[in-house]
Amino acid sequence: MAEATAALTRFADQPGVALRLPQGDSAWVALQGAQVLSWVSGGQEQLYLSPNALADGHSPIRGGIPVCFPQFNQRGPLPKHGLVRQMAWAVAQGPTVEGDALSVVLALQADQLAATVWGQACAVRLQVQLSPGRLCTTLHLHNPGRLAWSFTGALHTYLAVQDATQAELTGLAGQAEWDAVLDVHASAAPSQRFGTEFDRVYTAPAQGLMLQDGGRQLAITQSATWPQQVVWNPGPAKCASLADMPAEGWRQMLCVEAACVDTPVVVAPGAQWSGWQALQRVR
Ligand code: TA6
Repeated sequence: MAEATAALTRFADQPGVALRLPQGDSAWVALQGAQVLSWVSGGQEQLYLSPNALADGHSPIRGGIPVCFPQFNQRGPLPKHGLVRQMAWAVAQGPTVEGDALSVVLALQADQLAATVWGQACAVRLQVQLSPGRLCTTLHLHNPGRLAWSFTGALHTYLAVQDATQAELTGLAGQAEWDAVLDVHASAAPSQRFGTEFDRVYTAPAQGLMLQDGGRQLAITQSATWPQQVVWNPGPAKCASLADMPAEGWRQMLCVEAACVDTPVVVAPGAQWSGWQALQRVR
């Protein structure tokens, strides 16, 4: 029987790690940002990566699963979505085979973040675990310093969709919703549909979400340690203003993010925190 493989390769001229299962599913993780840029399952790419994404080794990469940490969006003094998506991570562990799963861990050392404008001692690890039909990313944090610090953040997953105007997201019914475009608070509708700029923050439901996209169904779950979910699609007008997106790119993507937006998480000296998001192909 073929074996699970992992190799250091390049993609869009970026160094990274390729994971491949004997059954055919694969994933690709860039060292920049520990950003998963590809997840192929059932012979189909499941993540959106903009064809205009910058690949200069330091600008944010538009697509895949950016890790936003230690700040979500512009909710603080740091660059938008924090620092780590633009940093060079290293492979810390693996690839490791466990049952039918193949995983790799990428890391930033505590002194790397201490040397940034944030200035806090924080060791960061991202585990990417690939199993048949499933991709799970887990962010692990450790505070080895003497001072507590706090963070907001997200696993800012760009899902590939055939046509965003036909896609439907369910599972959020009745959850607290903040529409960041209109700055309106409401209770979420049973299903979310897309076509204009959509940027909303939800209280995460315990049972997770389901994305229906043509004949494909994707279950999206996350750990309770991420208290919120962000759903984002720029729509045509906003998309046209994004230099690293093609004009029609908004039709092919939908971000569903495991997030902590409103209340920063405090990590005490010596303490750890971890949070995951899992994507499971149902059909
Ligand atoms: O998570 C949604 C969001 O915060 C939107 O407001 C939008 O700006 C998006 O992230 C993308 O941010 P970026 O900095 O990657 O262009």
